Amino acid sequence: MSQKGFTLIELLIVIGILAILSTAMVLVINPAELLRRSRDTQRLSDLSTLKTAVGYYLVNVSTPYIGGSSTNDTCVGGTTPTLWATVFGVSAGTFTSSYSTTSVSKIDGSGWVPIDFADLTGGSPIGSLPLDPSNTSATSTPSLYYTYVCNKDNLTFEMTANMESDYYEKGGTNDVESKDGGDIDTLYESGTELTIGPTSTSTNFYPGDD
Ligand SMILES: [Ca+2]
Ligand SMILES: [Ca+2]
Repeated sequence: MSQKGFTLIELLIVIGILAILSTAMVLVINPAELLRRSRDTQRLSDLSTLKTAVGYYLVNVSTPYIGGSSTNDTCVGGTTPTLWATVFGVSAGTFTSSYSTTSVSKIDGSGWVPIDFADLTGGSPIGSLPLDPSNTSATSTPSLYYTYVCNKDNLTFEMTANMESDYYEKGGTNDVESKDGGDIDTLYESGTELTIGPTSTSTNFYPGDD
């Protein structure tokens, strides 16, 4: 007797195999993790670009101001140590928190990296300040934003970004958070002095982060 099509058992086996394969594909590819990783890569690239730009400013301007358009008093060692952020509402212990909706990306000293890059003779190396790809609110979980602080005496600076992928987070395959030489092992720190900013992730500074 000749059979046409599949028997029920055959169909069930095929469906079962397909189910296993599709689960395996999701486990291997994990689209959500890939998106997180791609945003983290952007964060690393953004802070690298900014670090280079600030370094360029420091060596090419005779009187550098790294804490606003004409002051260094908003750096640690000055009268009003300030922490600039790309979102509203970040508070960080002894630092005054600064955020401007209207000028957060500006390169004239009013942005979250408070340096007047337009002061450079050859023009600014960057057109605008990058923001975190997610730039979520200061109290959301995870909190995803950038911060900047400076040191008046050394003319040094530090920026932070929060990694969200398993790959780049603390303990991950390419852990950049705990191996950057800074003093917070759950944040990526970049700059020329990595111990200027808050030393813990408490008091609303990346609360409960990992
Ligand atoms: Ca993290
Ligand atoms: Ca770190």
